[in-house]
Amino acid sequence: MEIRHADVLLTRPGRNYVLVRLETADGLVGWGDATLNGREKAVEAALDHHICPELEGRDASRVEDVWQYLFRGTYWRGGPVLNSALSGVDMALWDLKGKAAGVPVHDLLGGRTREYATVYTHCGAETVDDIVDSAEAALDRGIDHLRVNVGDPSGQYLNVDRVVDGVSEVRDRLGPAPELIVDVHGRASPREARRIATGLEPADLFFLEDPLRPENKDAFRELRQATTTPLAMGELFTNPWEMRPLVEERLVDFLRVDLAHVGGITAAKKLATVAEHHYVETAFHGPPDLSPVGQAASVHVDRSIPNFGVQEYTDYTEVYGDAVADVFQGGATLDESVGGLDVPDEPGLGIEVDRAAAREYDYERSHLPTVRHDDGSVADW
Ligand code: CS2
Ligand code: MG
Repeated sequence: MEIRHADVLLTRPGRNYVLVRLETADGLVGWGDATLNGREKAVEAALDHHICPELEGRDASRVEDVWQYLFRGTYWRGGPVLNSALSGVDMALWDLKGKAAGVPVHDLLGGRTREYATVYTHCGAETVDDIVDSAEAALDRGIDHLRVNVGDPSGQYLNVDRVVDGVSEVRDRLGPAPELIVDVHGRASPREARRIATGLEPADLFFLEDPLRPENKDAFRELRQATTTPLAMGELFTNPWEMRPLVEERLVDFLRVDLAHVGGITAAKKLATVAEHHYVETAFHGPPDLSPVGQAASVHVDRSIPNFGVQEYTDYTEVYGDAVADVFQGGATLDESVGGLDVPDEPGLGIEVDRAAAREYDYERSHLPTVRHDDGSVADW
């Protein structure tokens, strides 16, 4: 299964996506997601200049070997740019492998362990009233895992009392049944993270996400000892080894890696296995900046692992309208009767990209807002 053409496609059906396309000598096409929010051109250049030319002529069936070659064999490894590029290539190789074998990717990963991947959706807003309205709409759609951020991340910068009081009120108003999630976006200091985590213990969170920045994982040890609130982390990991201390010491309950950054399906599957041995569950990152190809890849892994926790869910049509459906056909769909995502039982990832349609949506430079504290100093987005 020789790779004849390796290409990168940058498209913006509502937002920028970086897609890897691999075509074999016998005409099979595989797709992968290499989107790096706000730095798409850097990944495109890495693929165009360094990676795609070196894939041509390689055997597409040797997924692990290509992964090792791109991660270790080229000396520079990890990091957001190179690891997102590698992630896209890896997904495209699994897509090809499934298509060549005539089976869905989850079959190649060990087969179905569950009928669907339970999702959580975003219900964050500026006011508790709006959060409760949005939560009730989600519950009506069968989704009972809800991210209920108060203000954060796009409104007022982190305000500990507002988060604790607001989320506690959301819990009171929604009652004990729904699972609630809060994402701190790495904005808290250890002192503030302790106050949020302990202050929200009565609200019985499903997890508190990214309470601390990712650089110093030792800081999680202190937080872990201080609170019973479950913790989650991982969307910023761009090297699979980054999760080691968190999982080995059980400093988190949920591993939230992003398949388009951590190293694709190959890395995610291995990380899930290591996590399984430490009783850590998965909660793969699924924001709007992961393309529908990345979402489908995530659900294939979700469906094949025993320690799945929950899957973050983006409804692309709701966020971007019909543009996304112009470019992507197939992929994961929500079954509202169970609040879970599933992927079609088709060979490969079960999602196709219409190249002609994709080219109609031109790239535009955009990035996350740069946030500053009231005194003008730089803050974390
Ligand atoms: C967020 C993301 O979904 C999440 O958990 O943290 O929306 C994050 O802001 C973006 O993926 C950044 O690219
Ligand atoms: Mg997050």
